[in-house]
Amino acid sequence: MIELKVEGMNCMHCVKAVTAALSGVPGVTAVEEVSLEQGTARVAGSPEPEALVAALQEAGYAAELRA
Ligand SMILES: [Cu+2]
Repeated sequence: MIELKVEGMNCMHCVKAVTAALSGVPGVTAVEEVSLEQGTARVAGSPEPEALVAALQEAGYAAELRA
């Protein structure tokens, strides 16, 4: 499980966009949670963590990995 901090989400459309972006990253088996309130996302599987950040940036959201 990998958790990310996602900046810039401000409505449910953003949550859907973030979910879609993360779903498309190779190695992601499930997007477990995207929290608008907390600005976080959690995915299952074994993707390259950097690929998650890159996919979110491409979708327009700044992201960083959370330890
Ligand atoms: Cu939005």
